[in-house]
Amino acid sequence: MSSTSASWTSFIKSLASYNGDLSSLTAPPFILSPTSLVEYSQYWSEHVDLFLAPNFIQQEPNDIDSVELKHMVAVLRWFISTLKSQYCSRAETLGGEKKPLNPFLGELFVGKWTDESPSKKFGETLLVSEQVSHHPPITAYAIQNKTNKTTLQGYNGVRASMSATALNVRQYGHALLSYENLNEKYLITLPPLHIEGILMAAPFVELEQKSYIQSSAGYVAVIEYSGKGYFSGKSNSFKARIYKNISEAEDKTKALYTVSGQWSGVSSISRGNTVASDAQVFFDAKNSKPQHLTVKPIEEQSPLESRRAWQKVAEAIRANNYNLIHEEKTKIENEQRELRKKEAADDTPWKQKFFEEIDYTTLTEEDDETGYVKLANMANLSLKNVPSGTRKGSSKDNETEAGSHWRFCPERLDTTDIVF
Ligand code: 0T9
Repeated sequence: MSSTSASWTSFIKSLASYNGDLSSLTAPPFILSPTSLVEYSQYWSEHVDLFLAPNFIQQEPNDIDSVELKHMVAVLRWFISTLKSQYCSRAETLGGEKKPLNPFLGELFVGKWTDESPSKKFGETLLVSEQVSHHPPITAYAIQNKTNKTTLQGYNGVRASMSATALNVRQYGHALLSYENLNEKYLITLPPLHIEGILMAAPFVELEQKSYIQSSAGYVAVIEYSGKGYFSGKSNSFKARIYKNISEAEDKTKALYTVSGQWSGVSSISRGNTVASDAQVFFDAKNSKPQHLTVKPIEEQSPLESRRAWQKVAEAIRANNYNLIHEEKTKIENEQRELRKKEAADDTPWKQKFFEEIDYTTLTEEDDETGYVKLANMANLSLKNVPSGTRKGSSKDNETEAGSHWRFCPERLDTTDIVF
């Protein structure tokens, strides 16, 4: 225990002078996770039933709401259902937030969710996650269900800064959800977060500020996050309001629906601007078990696949063998360095397998089949490389002029040699 606390103390000291590149931090072994960050994309679809739910919603004769509004409510429920997996799963399975392995360029994580519906109406859902950049680290992913023509694609990177007690993290990137049969698309922004509990060597994530879900039908959900305050409040709290469009969102009394509660626990929904005490349960994270994807055995994986590439490092982490961790990591790093050198010498830069970089500030709404430009404009969000969810014209919007993002190339998945 004393050696643990000594290494933790020196780690905290290194955090204090921390320069922004999380991968450069040398953390004590007990805080290392044997899982690569490229795997985190799977958290988007551990409730496949909710992900596909909008496809099975029908307009009923006595409905007050439009079918598009019913879809928006269902998309919000799915989004809320992803948060516990995204932000609490390491704490649950590993006893606290851990530092993930820093993916190498081109690292892949693929898998699939089998259809567990009694009627077999879901079909198979595929995940492909790829490290599209190493400096800075960026992961792109697509989750595709062909049976129901439903695709989620997105990418993310983080930038972090250390305050007195917490690591503050801003997310860059976005997610785009498409229901082809419904002719609807949704833009999802990623909330800022911070890591608490660092001084106690028991780190955990808390979400903060806001994120948005913009529907192509106009409806927009604004989700506000809060945590356990010094005097009041519960951890992992949120309040989400759905409005007819982004200008109505200026006035909370115009909310069509309000959802409130804990994203890691129970939330409730009411019509209008406040949640009634007898409100209907919206989502109960504790009673809705995540469905994990299946990944083929390591022996059958390609050398670019995460669990195969990191196998020896992961074993060393599990064995708590610091020298071996270092040795095996160095092998991968040197190999990568050689590859980059060779690419530079041959003038053949690394080509991403399933994704391409695109400057959305140069595309018109019509030329952008992903829907990002149109949806970001509808939500009044910046198209530039600024923190996810940055409003147009806000101070953060002026941090850069660059507008390059990552988008999925579905035809490359159709013709891939990677086996799921
Ligand atoms: C995208 C998610 C992201 C990745 C992780 C900040 C963090 C890396 C990024 C944002 C996913 O969709 C959602 C969940 C958790 C985020 C991670 C939490 C975390 O602590 C790490 C960073 C890199 C660290 O590991 C810092 C060390 C730490 C354990 C404590 C000091």
